[in-house]
Amino acid sequence: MQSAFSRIQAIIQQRGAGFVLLLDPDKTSLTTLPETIVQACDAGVDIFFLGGSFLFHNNFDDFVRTVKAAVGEQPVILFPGSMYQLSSHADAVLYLSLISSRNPEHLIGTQVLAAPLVWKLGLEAISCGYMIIESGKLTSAQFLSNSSPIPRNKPDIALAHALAAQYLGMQTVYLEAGSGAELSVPEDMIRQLARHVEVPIIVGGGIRSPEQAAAKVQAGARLVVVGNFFEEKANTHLINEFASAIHQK
Ligand code: 1GP
Repeated sequence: MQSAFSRIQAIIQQRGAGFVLLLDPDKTSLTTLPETIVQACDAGVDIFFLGGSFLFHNNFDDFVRTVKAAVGEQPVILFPGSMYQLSSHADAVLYLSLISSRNPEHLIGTQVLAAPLVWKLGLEAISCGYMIIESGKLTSAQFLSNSSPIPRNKPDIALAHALAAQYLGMQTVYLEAGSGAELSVPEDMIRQLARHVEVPIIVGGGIRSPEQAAAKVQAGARLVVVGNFFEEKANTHLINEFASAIHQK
């Protein structure tokens, strides 16, 4: 069986970039979830990321199982806000290290605590150098990680972090403006990374239109993540426009 990471690479190869729908367990009803997933798959979503800051409502395992049962061939990847968001029903976990922080807990501490669980669950781990980028107002990611974001007008700082991640052997880097961010990651920063970094660049946070999504891909993003915008039922009819904007091959 092909690894989830190879499937992601194949999607990038075939379509130029992948469209990732982020589903937050706290903001999704389990009853309507299968219908949402089927609609998203039909409209061109390539990959599902599952995770959020908290777990107030749903049982995480039930949530992941429901998603996995409803998807077609799309990889289901955990994007955990904490080590409580792990489940054997997913295809893989994005094994994040918050490289833009200098907080040992988020750089390696939580990863060490989570490692035996990931091993026991038999989950594929896709390593990811995660960077929080300044995006206007304070975001949950910034607040909860208690870390300073990379200034949005300093692409060189982001590049140095991304290169370090690549040299350390990480499989992906993630430029994160934060969920619901006022400003998305600047294209200049993505372009600077895309020129010099070989691993796939994931971009997310505050993307609210197909035009914005297309601009991220043109700048060099290989996975574009959208969450908040599609939590609004009235926006779901735009999923296929986002898909066409992102699939530039
Ligand atoms: C957040 O990058 C993701 O972790 C997606 O952000 O919810 O703003 O689309 P949005």
